[in-house]
Amino acid sequence: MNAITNHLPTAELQALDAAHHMHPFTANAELAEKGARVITRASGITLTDSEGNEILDAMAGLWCVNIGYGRDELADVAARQMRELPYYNTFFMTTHAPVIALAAKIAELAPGDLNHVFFAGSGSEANDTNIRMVRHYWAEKGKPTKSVIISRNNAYHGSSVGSGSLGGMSGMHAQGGLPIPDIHHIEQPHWWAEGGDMDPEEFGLLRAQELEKAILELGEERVAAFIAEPVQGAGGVIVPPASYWPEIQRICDKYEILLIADEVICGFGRTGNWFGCQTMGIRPDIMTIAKGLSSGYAPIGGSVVSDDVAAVIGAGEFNHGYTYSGHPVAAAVALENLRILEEEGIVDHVRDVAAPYLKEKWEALADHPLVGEAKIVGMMGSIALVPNKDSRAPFAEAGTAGFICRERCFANNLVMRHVGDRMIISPPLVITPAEIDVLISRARKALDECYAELQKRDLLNAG
Ligand code: PXG
Repeated sequence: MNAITNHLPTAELQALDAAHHMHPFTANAELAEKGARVITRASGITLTDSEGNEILDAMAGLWCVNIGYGRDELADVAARQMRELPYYNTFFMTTHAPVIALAAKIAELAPGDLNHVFFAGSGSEANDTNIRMVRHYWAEKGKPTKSVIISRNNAYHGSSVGSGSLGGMSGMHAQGGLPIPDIHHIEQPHWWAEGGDMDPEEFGLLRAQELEKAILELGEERVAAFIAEPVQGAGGVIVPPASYWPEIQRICDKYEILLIADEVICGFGRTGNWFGCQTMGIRPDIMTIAKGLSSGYAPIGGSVVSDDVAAVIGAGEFNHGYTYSGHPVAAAVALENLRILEEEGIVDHVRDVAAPYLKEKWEALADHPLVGEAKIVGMMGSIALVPNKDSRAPFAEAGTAGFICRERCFANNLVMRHVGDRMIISPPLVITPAEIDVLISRARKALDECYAELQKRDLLNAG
């Protein structure tokens, strides 16, 4: 397929982009020198750029395009909804059909008694809702001192002041006065990087028990909730040892701490079940959702809460909401996305076809001289790049190998992200075995080229 022609030449687009558009999480001055890659269209799992390159998107955009690109049904539903009712709010004793249908569908899909949805425009907004909601929940129950939310270092929960505080990204906390008060961070269950000589399961247990330690140190009467991603995504696809989550659940139950599962990445099929908490065997009181809820076709997120939380919050007025909470167009698009996920059996496809095939091919990458470990859950995988396969020691110059590898992926028409020296994937759930073969062969080529470059630059040294 050729590049579409109804836009300005690439260089002009890049110049205008550099002049006026501030990119998220980007050193904009540096990008302005290089010029951003202009993505013009996409179909299935393939992006096309303004130069006509066809790139396999192994990140599903930003972990969100679960059903793949180019589904006309979602465009049709959006157009129809815009004509019928483009906007109305649900603040003042009004409601509308798309939000009703979507809330009911989410309640049907969600496990246990997670039967109620508070909508937001994004995952960040939903986590901000969660902060206010869990604190208000305890206040309503006569325990206003329970306001501390425990989270983890290297977690990602969003970029707003509240959600960025919940997250444990040191680079984010260093800018703009984060974190807000009463957010407490414990260590993450990242055995590869932090497990030392310990057995992974023993380490997982130890890291889970940090939650109990924190509760006892802070005082049970001060702790409102624990929030975590079932599998950390932006932190580098960190798959916790099997011992981790059962112990976390035990501790939350013992101290009656609300458990918030941030399902923004794990939700809607990514781990091989509808929700990551099902894969990990946990029973959250609240789930944060976004991304795969609409497969990224419209901005929408929300908090899915239990009967108990909804009853306590609903007993009085919760002074909270967003203009776009339950936006009718976004809700209609999300509903159509869920219809496709369900009717086309996409979660089954992940569990029975795509994930087992990808797992086999992905784990085989561990035989590459640059790869220390390859981990995968469902359709989210990571590999650790190492200077020397005999140990887990990191590179002396952290992040360079990952950066080079990502560049080599792009040069080979593959989008694979790096987090430091971890390479990560999260492809559309509809990916076929034949497409997985292409993904893996491009990844191998990129790894080979990265290895050669590291050798040439004498960078294969442990730190
Ligand atoms: N929770 C989790 C677990 C996420 O991954 C959010 C909340 C925030 O959602 P919104 O819709 O406000 O972005 C996210 C978002 C990356 C990257 O570089 C990851 C996210 C967003 C942007 C970049 O991996 N995840």
